[in-house]
Amino acid sequence: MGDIQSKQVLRLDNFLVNSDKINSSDDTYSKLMFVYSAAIKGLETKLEILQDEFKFFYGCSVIDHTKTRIKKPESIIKKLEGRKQELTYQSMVENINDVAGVRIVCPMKDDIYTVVDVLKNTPDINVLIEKDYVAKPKKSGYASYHMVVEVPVQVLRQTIPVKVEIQVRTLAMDFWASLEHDIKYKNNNKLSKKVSNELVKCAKIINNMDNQMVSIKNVGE
Ligand code: 0O2
Repeated sequence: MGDIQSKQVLRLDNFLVNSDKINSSDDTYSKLMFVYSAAIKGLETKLEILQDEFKFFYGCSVIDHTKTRIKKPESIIKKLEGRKQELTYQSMVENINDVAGVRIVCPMKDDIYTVVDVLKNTPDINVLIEKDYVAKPKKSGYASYHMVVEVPVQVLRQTIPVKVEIQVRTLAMDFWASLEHDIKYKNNNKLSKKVSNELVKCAKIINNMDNQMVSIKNVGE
């Protein structure tokens, strides 16, 4: 009983976080990454159960696969530097929403909204930010549904809400985003007008195809 009463709910920015400079070889960094990894594991388990639930009760899949990642320290620093924000743990926890990232890849476009709806109605997932780049793709052609959520992580007898960025997209959108990311990476993020226009065209073709696949599926049902 004593244990239960002593449980506290703390914010991650009060836990292990200080105004020290980020240093990926120090103890604070490892401990923080442990907490972010735990948040990802918790979400992965929920998503596995969701996959099983749809197979068991409806005989279909709304998730093809998931991918997770912890942002590399150099990418964290680069992002903070780019925004002229402090390179401290405090700043990282407050300003970088995608230290922990989960990507959910769905077979069909309408599955994206099913998954988003389930996540939004999961009691211990607190949605902080939503961006629907499926309904309104970015200028680059990028399409995906983004959410920044907070999930509780139990560590050292404390409950800590931890931010995770979730990207939900179709197989086709994922194919486009991966290729576009690789092309940008190989060209130091600078694409010629011609290549950018070609990529926008490809994104439109992919969007039409995703819409057609949903229509075909609905006729078939
Ligand atoms: P990486 O290497 O994937 O981690 P935020 O950066 O989230 O704090 P922002 O810029 O408003 O704030 O976020 P947004 O628009 O929701 O997009 C963030 C992430 O979406 C990116 O993370 C990419 O993963 C993905 N993304 C956004 N736009 C594009 C695009 O045009 N092409 C591709 N391929 N991916 C995109 P990072 O940190 O930039 O990169």
